[in-house]
Amino acid sequence: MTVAALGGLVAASALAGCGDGGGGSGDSLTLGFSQVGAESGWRTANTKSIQESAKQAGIDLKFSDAQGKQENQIKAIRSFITQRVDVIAFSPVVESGWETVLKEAKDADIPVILTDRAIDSPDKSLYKTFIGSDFVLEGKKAGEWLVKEYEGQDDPVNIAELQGTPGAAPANDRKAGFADVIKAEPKFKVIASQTGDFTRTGGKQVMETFLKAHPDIDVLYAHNDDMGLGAIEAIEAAGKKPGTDIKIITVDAVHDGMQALADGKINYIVECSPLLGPQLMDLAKKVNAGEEVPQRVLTEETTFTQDQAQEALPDRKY
Ligand code: GYE
Repeated sequence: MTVAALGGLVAASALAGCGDGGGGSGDSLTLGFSQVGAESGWRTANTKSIQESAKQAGIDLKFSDAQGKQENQIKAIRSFITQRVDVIAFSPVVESGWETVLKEAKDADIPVILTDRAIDSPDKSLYKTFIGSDFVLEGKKAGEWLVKEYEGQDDPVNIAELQGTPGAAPANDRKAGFADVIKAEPKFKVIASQTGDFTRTGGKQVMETFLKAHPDIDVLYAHNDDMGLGAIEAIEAAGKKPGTDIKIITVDAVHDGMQALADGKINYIVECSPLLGPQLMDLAKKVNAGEEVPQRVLTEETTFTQDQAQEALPDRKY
C-alpha cells in the first residue's frame, strides 16, 4: 500500500471516531521539532510552551536545539525523516535555503508545519501550514507609535536600529514594516542599523559602538526585548537615561521587557506571543489525520505602553 493510501485510511478511521489519528508508528503521534536555539526570553518561553503542550496532548515530542545554525536544523530534519516521525515542525532560523530538505520530507510523505518563522520559497506544497505572527505588522505598529509620539514636531528624529538575526523572517519583516511607516515623514532618520543577533550581549555590544559613533541618538528601535535590555545597560553605562534621553521601542513583551517598560526604561513594546504550543499540537494532530488545515494560522497579539505594562505584569505568564 502506498503511504498516500495509508494516509487516506488513517483519515477515514479518524472520521469514524476510532483511533487518535496516529501515523505509521503505532498509536501515539511522534512529532519531530527543530528549535532555533535559546537566544532570547521569547525562545525560552516558546520552547517551554511546545514541550508542555506536547505532554498535555499525549504527543511524543522529539526536540532538537539547532543552536542558531541552519545546518543543524537541516541535519535534525533529515534525522526525523530517517526515524520516520509522523509530523515534522520547525522554526526556520533564516528564510532561505530550505527547498532541498523539505522536498525530502515531502517525498517521504511526512507533513511539515512551519512554526513562528516563515520560509521564502514560492512552493507552498513544501509545508502544510505556517503558524506564527505577522512580523511586518509588528514593525508597522512600532513605527506608528513613533509617528504619534513625535506628532507636530519638525526637528529631525535620529533613530538607531538593532536588527535581529541576519536573514531571519522577524528581522527582515520588522525592519521592513517599520521603514514603511516612518518613510512618510522625512524627519525620521535611521542613522545606524546593525544586527545584535536577537541576544542581550549582542544588543549591548552594538549599542556601545552606536553610542560612540553617534552622540545624538533620540530613539532606539530593537527587534526584540533582549537586545533592548542589553542596550539599556550600554546606555546607562554611557551616563544616559534609557526611556528619557533615548526613547526605546522593542518587540516581544516577555517578562523582563515588560518589567523595564513598567520601570520607564522602555517606552513601548509590540507584543509577539511565544505561546504557540497548544495550537501547534492541534495542527499536528490534524495534519497527521489527513484533515485540511488553513495554510496560515495567525497569532493574536497586542501592544503595551508603560501604564499598560504595569497593569499586565502581575498576570503575565512569561
Ligand atoms: O521575537 C525573538 C526571538 O522568531 C518571533 O525570535 C521570534 C523571534 C523573537 O529570538 O526574541
